[in-house]
Amino acid sequence: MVTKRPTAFYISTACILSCIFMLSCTETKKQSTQVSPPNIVWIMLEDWGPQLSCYGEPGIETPHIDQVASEGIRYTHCFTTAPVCSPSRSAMMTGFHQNFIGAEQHRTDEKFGFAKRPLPNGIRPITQLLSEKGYFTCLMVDKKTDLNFLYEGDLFEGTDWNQRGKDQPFFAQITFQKTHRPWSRDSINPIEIDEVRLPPYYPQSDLAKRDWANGLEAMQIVDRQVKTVLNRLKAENLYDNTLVFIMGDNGRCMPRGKQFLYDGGIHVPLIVRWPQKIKPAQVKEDLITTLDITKTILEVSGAKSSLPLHGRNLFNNAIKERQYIFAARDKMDSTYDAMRTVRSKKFKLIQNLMSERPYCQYNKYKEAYYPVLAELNVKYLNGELNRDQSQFMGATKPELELYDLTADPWEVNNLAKNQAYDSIKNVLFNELQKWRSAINDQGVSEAFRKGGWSADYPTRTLEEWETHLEGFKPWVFRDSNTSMEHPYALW
Ligand SMILES: [Ca+2]
Repeated sequence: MVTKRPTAFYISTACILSCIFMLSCTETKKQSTQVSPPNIVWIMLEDWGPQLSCYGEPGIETPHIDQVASEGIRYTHCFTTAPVCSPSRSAMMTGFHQNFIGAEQHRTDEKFGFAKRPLPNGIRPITQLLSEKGYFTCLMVDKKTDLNFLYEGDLFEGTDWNQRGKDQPFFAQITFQKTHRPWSRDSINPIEIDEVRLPPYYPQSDLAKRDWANGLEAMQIVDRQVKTVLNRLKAENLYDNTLVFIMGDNGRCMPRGKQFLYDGGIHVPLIVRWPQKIKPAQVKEDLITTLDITKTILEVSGAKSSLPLHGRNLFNNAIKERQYIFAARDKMDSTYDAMRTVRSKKFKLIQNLMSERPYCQYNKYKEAYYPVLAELNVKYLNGELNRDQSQFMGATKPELELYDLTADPWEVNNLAKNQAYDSIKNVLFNELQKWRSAINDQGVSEAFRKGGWSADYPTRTLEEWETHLEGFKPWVFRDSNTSMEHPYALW
């Protein structure tokens, strides 16, 4: 429902917002005339890392998102706070790390005491704060919010920005789901397997390349969906006063991606366009967390949180001073595990709080949807993986993993036991513990350590994995024009 507000409210809000913009934006045009509150469009690419043509990913063509990047800022080092939907989205929707607000466990599990809880300390979803500042808030295209906390009242006021009041600014949250598994093939612009580049920690097989290419094709479909939103903004004469964010909620849905703290799981694209405020064609290498998006939105709107937010304003110079970003992974469905990470531009330290469990312990969703996980298991059990590929298939994890991201961007050479890196490791470890304390990290209880689905490993015999892998093949290699039922569909 659209809430009617008195005209005087909008006038005063507009005046306040105008002042805030003038003060807070470092790239304000010198000759800027009167500024009205910008509309804000938040476009979420589900389960997608920076595999876009504007980030240099081979094979894929995403001209519409690339165009937005050419008209604004493309961030090369943006990271989520969690490598999976609900904790990441809960953090972004409030501006606080998910552990700080008790939203770190992905999916409730009443049996183990993981029910959704109210937000602490008077913290509220930012949509409600924006609404109180005069914004019309709407959830468009897809109903997915996937928040891991309880809240009072409505999260959004409507389902389309055309429901807003006259001259009312709007905040629209849009999720495009096609990059979530299962992936649709792109019959308009199919991608050949010899066009793609796989990370070296996957088997360099036709199946892995085809699966990767299918994901890129799904992203191409999403790129055309993004175009429809952009075209609507242009057609309705809204494009120039709309602050557009395009980002991912977590990394790609592949082994070592989603659910893990490697860059494959937490590195996401971030593209920002706001022609009244930011110069076009910028590429920024600052360390960014998705919490910065939340902070920026609240500062731009003039809305206030009950506590100081964990992010920084993207348009404030203080963003350049950040040395580290942090992320956490906790329960995934009923797969119990816990990891923490601190990442600088050059190094990453991962602390595995449940090192006794394998990376690839049972997870129903991944075994149903990840063909490459089946192939990794078959090849591992047959002794056919090289070192970089097989270490992810081990029965346990090291307690600490340290990577030199410049020399080793794929994070396959763990330096945690290399004494030459002790001082770096110690600095990062101390930073990580300081952060864990600041976010009230609950760590792992003894009940949690024993909880969830069975941690028996491997999760299937070689013969069972071989059969499972065979079942994937018709789906992975299906023609781009063929519709087919997914062999292991859960939804
Ligand atoms: Ca997601």
